Amino acid sequence: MKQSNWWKSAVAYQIYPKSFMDSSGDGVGDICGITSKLDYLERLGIDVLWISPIYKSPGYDNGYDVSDYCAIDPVFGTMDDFNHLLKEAHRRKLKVIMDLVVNHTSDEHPWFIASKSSKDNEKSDWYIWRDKPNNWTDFFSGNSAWTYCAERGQYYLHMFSEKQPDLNWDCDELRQAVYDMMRFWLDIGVDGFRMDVISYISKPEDLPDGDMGKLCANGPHVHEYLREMRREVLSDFDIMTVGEAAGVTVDEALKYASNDGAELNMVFHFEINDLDGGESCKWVLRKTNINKMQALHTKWQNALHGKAWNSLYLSNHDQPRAVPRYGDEGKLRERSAKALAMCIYFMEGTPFIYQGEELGMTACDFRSVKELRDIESINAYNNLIKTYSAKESIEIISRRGRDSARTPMQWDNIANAGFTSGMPWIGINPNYEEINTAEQETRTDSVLNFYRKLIKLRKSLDLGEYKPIKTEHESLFCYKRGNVLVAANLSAETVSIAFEVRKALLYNVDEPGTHINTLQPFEAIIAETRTIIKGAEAYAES
Ligand code: ISL
Repeated sequence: MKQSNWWKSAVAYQIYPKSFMDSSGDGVGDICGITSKLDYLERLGIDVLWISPIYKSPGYDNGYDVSDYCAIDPVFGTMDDFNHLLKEAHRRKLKVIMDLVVNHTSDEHPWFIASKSSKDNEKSDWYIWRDKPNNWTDFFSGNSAWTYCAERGQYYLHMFSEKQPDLNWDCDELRQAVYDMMRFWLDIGVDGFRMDVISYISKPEDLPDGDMGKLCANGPHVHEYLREMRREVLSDFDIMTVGEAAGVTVDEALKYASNDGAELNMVFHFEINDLDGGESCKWVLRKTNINKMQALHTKWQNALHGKAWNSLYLSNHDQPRAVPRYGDEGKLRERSAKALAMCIYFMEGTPFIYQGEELGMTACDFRSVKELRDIESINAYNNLIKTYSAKESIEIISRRGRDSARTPMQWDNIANAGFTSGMPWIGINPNYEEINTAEQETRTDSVLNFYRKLIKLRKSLDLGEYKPIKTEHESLFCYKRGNVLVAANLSAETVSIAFEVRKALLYNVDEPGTHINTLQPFEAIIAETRTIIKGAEAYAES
């Protein structure tokens, strides 16, 4: 089918369904809850919803452990609910992309139940079995990535938890079964997939000892398999695909997301996340250096321009929220939330907004391990308390762990933030009384109304090539897109930077005059400029 590349001009929004909107009162967000908020999403101006997994799952990793790829988990509703959501979304010209979790399944998936039953059943080769484990440790516990199965008398590999056995992509029938399942959803009418850890699906031959993440990222056959997937399924549909791609470098991204359309449309890379975290030092509190962050963006913008397509994101359900991570959680919370969006979403690529980001939601300060829900965070806590006090450990988890970004959407200042009439599955951030959509609807200067403006502006502009502006101030994020300048001060100090404003397009403090000499803390401006940055001592056009 002819590919129209509609996703190049789209803005996407990620829904973490457990925490978006609960319609049934059981404390867990659901499909009908999403449908009830479609008008809100339409007004935000987005084009695509990416919905994190809603398939049948025992829920050990909140749906990233699928036990039936072609069924909806009852906690989220029914297939009828899903079809209704799709119809209502499409009626509003909103596309819907699903999460495709095919590096692994749940250990309760019938494929695994069959595979583990013996060494010679017809699915025996669908997972990765060995008589003797290698030295790999899994991402979630730090213990062996192999679990012994007495029934089969062998060990199976799990890069994530032992409840998530890895599929064997070298098995032809397995790949065909995955393609059939993808076709099932595309025939129903979904508009594409976000592919979970797709960069890990091809494991190195003979599984040598070493660093599992490094060894499995961009494995020997990953491009061959994705090309096959394109030929077998994707090429029949005019859809959007984005691969979650830990360990992907720009050189690799040029293959995954090449403009030749042979594999995926774009990837989520991890290099920005790794600046203050990464697999090896995730539980350390560090601040991201803004210059380094922009330098990485520049590397990706330049390398992919004209050759491949980029995705742009500030946060997601696995990462700390953007405001506490890069901005200001105090009195400049709103201003910093706006500045961050201005920096990131005007580069080249498809923006992905994570639910709640459009309100400037913050981290949640959990008080005890009992409040945690995430398998990774609970394991990490149990390790951290060997070194730190309980108070310090929970503080680290609140800042770095995944639960903090998974607290429910804050719709209102009524009980449970208007998210549920029941008992929420995870605590609501107590700041919902101040930060919520209902309040932000009433103010023209709210983050929510700013996001609406920003999305509209972004779509109205025909932006030129990205050109970084070199600065010496470590917290300035500056670039041009043709004659449009984006200049942001991502720090709590006033910094001097001088430029001429020909036409101000978007700003988060006061309407700028014709000449700028300083940017206040977290001030950002998007403006047409004829000449660039004059008279600033520390800055020169690159
Ligand atoms: O959150 C992380 C651990 O600190 C990431 O490394 C994460 O595991 C990685 O981004 C892969 O994420 C995806 O697959 C996981 C799932 O838990 C995540 O929610 C999902 O986004 C396993 O399916």
